Amino acid sequence: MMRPEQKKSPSDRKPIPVTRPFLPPLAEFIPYLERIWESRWVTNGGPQHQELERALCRYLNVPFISLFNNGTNALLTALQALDLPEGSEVVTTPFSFVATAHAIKWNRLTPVFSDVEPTHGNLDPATIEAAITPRTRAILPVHVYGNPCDTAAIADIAERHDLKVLYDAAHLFGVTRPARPPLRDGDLSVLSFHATKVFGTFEGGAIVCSSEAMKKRIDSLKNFGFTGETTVAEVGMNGKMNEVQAAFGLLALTHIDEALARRRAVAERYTAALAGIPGIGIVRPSVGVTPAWPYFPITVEAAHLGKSRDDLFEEFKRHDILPRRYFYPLISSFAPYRDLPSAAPEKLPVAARFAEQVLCLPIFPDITGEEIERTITVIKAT
Ligand code: T4K
Repeated sequence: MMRPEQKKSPSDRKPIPVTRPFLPPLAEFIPYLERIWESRWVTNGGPQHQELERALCRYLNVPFISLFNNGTNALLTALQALDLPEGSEVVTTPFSFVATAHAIKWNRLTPVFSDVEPTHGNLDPATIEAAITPRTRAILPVHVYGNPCDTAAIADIAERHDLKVLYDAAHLFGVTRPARPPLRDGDLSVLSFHATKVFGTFEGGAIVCSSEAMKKRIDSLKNFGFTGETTVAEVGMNGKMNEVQAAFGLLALTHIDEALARRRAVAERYTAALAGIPGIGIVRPSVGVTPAWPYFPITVEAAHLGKSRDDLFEEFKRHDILPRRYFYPLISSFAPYRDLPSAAPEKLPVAARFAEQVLCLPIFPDITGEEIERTITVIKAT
């Protein structure tokens, strides 16, 4: 039993981060490393890499996948692979991580921001349609927090206007729905395997595509554009995932169902405890979707809670709890984007409200019951 003088004071407590990478026991990783050491093959499409691509195709129920060293490089290459004429417009969301828009700029294309819908913060099909001009060639929506976009409506718009669709699916890992997997929608989808994601390889990412020819092209683009030992067909990057990352991915896959189950249990506890508190909204998954809960986003309405989101954020910090304001500020307000006509705040009212109200609470597979209850207590005590 703990003696009174051993009791932890609030200042001794370890801060609770918004997320923590899920690391299986180190001993389980050693055999994978031994195989790499024995083979002396450490990167460039080695055996672990090939095995992870096959394993992910099976797990995610997708036809082709190309691994990358991070999600941002995967996004850059995916846009390149769509062959959009330089300077053409890509309709996208201001409510995302900044990498989404950066990928457009890196490809010398013009992002055109359109507003999001109020339930999940995903691009609103009606605003996409209104943003289309004769220069529009593609749509780049994000499945924010792993809640699938209205992919049927977006496909319909794309077909009518002859546009390509690239989904930023950085948050989508582990999300399923009765209809076909959302990762099969659009021309291409991009995943992130960053350490903070549901499935992580420390850094990593992938492009999902539907044809062997497209996979071959993407694999060439992520390897400097090589198409043979002495031939370079186009300007590619170094986007290759190394063998240690891929091996970690294989190990993480053996634990993924348990990790997802724990996330769902944490989300259930938060939902039960926070539902009904005036001024606190929960960004819930759509009916029929099995969520992965990469984040646990709540919204704070100051008029009803008596405290703004930022007040609550500061209050959490005083209690050594570190939620994050994903996504604040809006991408459209950052220096490289704020002068675009589509970045005018009055054109993006729903996104602006989300960015001002959202707070992502700590959620990760090995969060303790005590950490969850401490988090809930801060909100209930306001
Ligand atoms: N598209 C979307 C929609 C995205 O959300 C992202 C990335 C991308 C594209 C690009 O994919 P990547 O190129 O990243 O694969 C993080 C991540 O860096 C980023 O991957 C993620 N989205 C974004 C939403 O969040 P930060 O700077 O807010 O995270 P960071 O590194 O401060 O980590 C958050 C907390 O996690 C830390 O306070 C503590 C904990 N943590 C973090 C790391 C890295 C750990 O406990 N251990 C760790 O190793 O950007």
